[in-house]
Formats: sequence, C-alpha cells, structure tokens
Amino acid sequence: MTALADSARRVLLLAIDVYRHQPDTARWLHDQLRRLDEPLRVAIAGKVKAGKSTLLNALVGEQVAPTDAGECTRVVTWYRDGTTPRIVLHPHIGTPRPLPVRRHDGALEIDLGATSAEECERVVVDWPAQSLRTTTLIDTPGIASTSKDVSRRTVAFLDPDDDTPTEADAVVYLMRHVHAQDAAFLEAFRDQGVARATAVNTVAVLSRADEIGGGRVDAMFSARGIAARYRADPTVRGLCQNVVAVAGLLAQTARTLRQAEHTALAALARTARDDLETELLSVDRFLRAGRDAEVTTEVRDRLLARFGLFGIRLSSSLIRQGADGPAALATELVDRSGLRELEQVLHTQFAERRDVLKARSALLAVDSVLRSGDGTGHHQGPLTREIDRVLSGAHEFTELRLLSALRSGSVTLPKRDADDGERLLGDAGASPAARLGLEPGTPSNEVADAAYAALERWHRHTVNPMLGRATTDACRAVVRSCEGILAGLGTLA
Ligand SMILES: Nc1nc2c(ncn2[C@@H]2O[C@H](COP(=O)(O)OP(=O)(O)OP(=O)(O)O)[C@@H](O)[C@H]2O)c(=O)[nH]1
Ligand SMILES: [Mg+2]
Repeated sequence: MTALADSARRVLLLAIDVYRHQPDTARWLHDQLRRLDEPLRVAIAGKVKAGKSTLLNALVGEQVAPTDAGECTRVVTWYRDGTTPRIVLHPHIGTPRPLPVRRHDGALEIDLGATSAEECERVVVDWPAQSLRTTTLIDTPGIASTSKDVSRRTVAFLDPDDDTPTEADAVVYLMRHVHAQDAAFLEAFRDQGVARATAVNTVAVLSRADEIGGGRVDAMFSARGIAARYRADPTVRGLCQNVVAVAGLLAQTARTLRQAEHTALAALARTARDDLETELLSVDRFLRAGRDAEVTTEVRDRLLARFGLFGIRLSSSLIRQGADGPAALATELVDRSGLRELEQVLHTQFAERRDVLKARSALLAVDSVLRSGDGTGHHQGPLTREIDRVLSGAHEFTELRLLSALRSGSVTLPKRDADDGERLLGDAGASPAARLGLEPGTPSNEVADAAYAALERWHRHTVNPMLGRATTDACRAVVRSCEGILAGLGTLA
C-alpha cells in the first residue's frame, strides 16, 4: 500500500463520516472505497465498428465480447475476473438478474432476453482469466453511431456530467486510420469528451491496422509509421499518452487459434505462391478459388472471418517459413499484430500507475459529492482542505499534472533535455529504470549513479536565471522525481 493510496483512503473515510446521515451518498462513497482495492478499470472506447470488442477479446485471450451486431453490443459491458463464469444484467429500473452463460463456436453469447439495450444500465461478466486479475475491462458501445442513443450511452458512461466522475480509471481509445482526414478524427476524439480523459489516462490505438493499404503484406509496417506520426503530432500528444497500431482481429484469432485452422492454412500454403497471391487479391477471388479445391469455399469463408485477407496471406507465409503448428503460428501472429506493444504500453502507463490513477478517481469522486452541494455545512471545510492537501502534496499528482501540461505545450522544459525530463517524470513508466532510460534489471548501483547524474543535471536547470518561472518550477518537479528515485533506492536519508 503506497502513501498515496493511504491518503485517498483517508479522504474517503472522512467523507463517509461527514455524509453518514445521507445513506445514498454514504453508500456510494463506500463503493468508491471498495473500488480502491479493486483491479484498475480500463474502458475501451471508440467509434462504431472500430474493433473494440475484438481487441478486448485479444487482451483477454478468449472470445468473451460479442462482435456481431446483436443488441448486447449496444450495452456497456464489464469483464471482471471471477472464479466461475457468470453474466448479470443490471437494468436501470429493478433488480439485477442473471443471464444464461452460453458459448457458440467458442464465443460467449450474451442474450439480453426481453430486455432492450435502452433498459440496460450495464451487463457484468465474471470470467476466470489471468489478464482480468489486474484489470477490469469495460466494453462500450460505439460513439457517434447512427443511433444517437447508443453513443449517448457511451458518452454518459465515460463522461457522465460535470459533477459525476467517470467509472473508468483509464481509457483505451480506438480509432481507424482515415486517409487525409486526420484533423476530423482528432476533432471527433476531442468532441466526445472521452472519460474526462486527460492525456495521462488515455492510450490511443490505431485499430484494424491490417486494413491499412488494403491489407498488403507491409500493412503493419505502414500502420506503425502512421502511429509514430500521430505520436509526434502535438495535438495528439495533448490528447493521449501514446498511439499504438494493433491488428485486433489477427491478435484475437491468434490467441484463440485452433488446430483445424492451422491445417487449412497449411493446405493453402502448399499452393503455388503466385497462385495463392492472385487468389488473395480480393475476397471474391479467394472464395471462388474454393470451388473444387482442397480448401473449400465454406472453409475459406470461415478463415476470412477469423483472419481477414491480410491474416491469411501472413499466416501462409509464416507456415512456409516453418510455423508448423498452431502454437508456433499463434506466437508469430501475436508478435506481428502489435498486441504485445499495446500490452506493454498498458502496463507502463496504467498498471504501474495503478495507485495514482485509483487515487485520482477516489478524489474526483469525493470532490463531485462536495460540489453537488447537498449540504453538510461546516463539516465540508476540513474535507475540502484534505483533498487539496493530498492533491497538492502528493508528488505523483504533480507529475501527472506536469506531464499533461508538457503534452499540451502550456509548459516547456529546456529543449535539450525535454525528453529526459519527461522520462524522469514517469512518462515511459514509473519504475526507476524506466525513468532513467535503463534496461529493466540494471544493477542498483548503476541505477543510483544514473539517478545522481540526473539529479545534478536537473538541479543545474533550476538555478539557470535564463529560464522562465514556469519552466524553473517544472525543472524543480523533475529534481523532486530524481530525489524520489533515490529515496526509493534507499540512498537518500
Ligand atoms: N480486418 C479487420 N477486421 C476487424 C478488426 N477488428 C475488428 N474487425 C471486424 O470489424 C467488425 C466489428 O468489430 P467489433 O470488434 O465488433 O467492433 P466494435 O467496435 O466492438 O463494434 P460496435 O460495438 O458495434 O461499435 C467485425 O466484423 C470484426 O471482425 C481488425 O483488426 N482487422
Ligand atoms: Mg462492440
């Protein structure tokens, strides 16, 4: 338990005491207290058909989120770790009721029964999965859909109103590459007010990356290039921590690959390379070539749904290069899908920052109760002061605020050392090694040497009379981060 988590807990307990005579508020605050100890809540958001549910499945490693156009894709759905599979529908009005747990062809089916999506507040799926132990994933309906209601539900969930904080601690925002319409997508991203999303709790995914350039073999290479361009764009930097290109469908299929699929792909890989290339020029050609062929049209249709043209082309080439079983092929496909990069980014930006993101959610929650102003009179003063004290006193929050300001360009660090400063503030991960740009597992004496060098370097900036006030303050914060690293190593008294 970190000092920050302790402080957040203290503020919540104080608030529960202040609001003890208002049962609804007190109960809600109790929920927030429980939330502190729960896994981090990460919402997956984006436009309709951006590939949200598919990516969620890739992250879980199972097909738990329905990807068809059923009623259930229009409901906010939570996926939590649980000992046994269970699905519960929470209506807006009335008591929650369990739904049948059914799988069809490996995919979980969520049947709302007689309840319409509009009547559903949320569906909660408990599912035993390693990846859900540390993170609860929340699938949200597509934003800016043809049905106003659906997008309203997502916006309401992610950014309820000025006074109710969002229920997610962090957001993965999916966007598809829109040729020459970068500005438009950025506006859409901002307009939707995603999750009170500040740059620090949002990671963007360039989704369906295999479709870029019509699914050519170098699609992922192009997609990574585009993601890098977005990352460097000052506007995008102001909106999110990072941009990663992911071919979600490929990742989902790789994580759930079956023997029969490998067998069919291996048969395709045995066809003359040029012939297969020609077949793969379009979906129609590929299907037509199934007539009287070893791999039938029906099997081809299934492969298309699971892999896409790009995935089939890539898989057959990997099999030719020696991926001789489902496990070997799956590993290669996951490597190429961009999923590992995303997992790494989620780890450094979200999991390693768990406590600060949780504490942020908790303080936002108490603050929202205070601002709703249903009077508890003079007791509120100490509570407000306590929130301010934690917000201004915890260096973790100073780091978050500063990283946000640096990303939006409202504050700048000395140009030569700007990247170094952002890294020291925890931009690339909160561990000492990540902050110092060292490999994980670097011996602690080397970490300490690097930290001392950084401390000296940044101390010099703080006494440079040529720098403006805001920059000097920012440099002081970096110095404080260096001191924090050293204190953590036990080398500062
Ligand atoms: N080629 C390709 N297709 C994808 C990818 N991800 C998703 N799809 C396909 O796009 C369609 C929509 O995918 P979903 O995962 O349901 O998208 P979603 O964003 O959850 O959609 P809604 O919840 O309806 O807004 C499905 O047919 C998927 O198979 C991808 O990475 N590549
Ligand atoms: Mg969906």
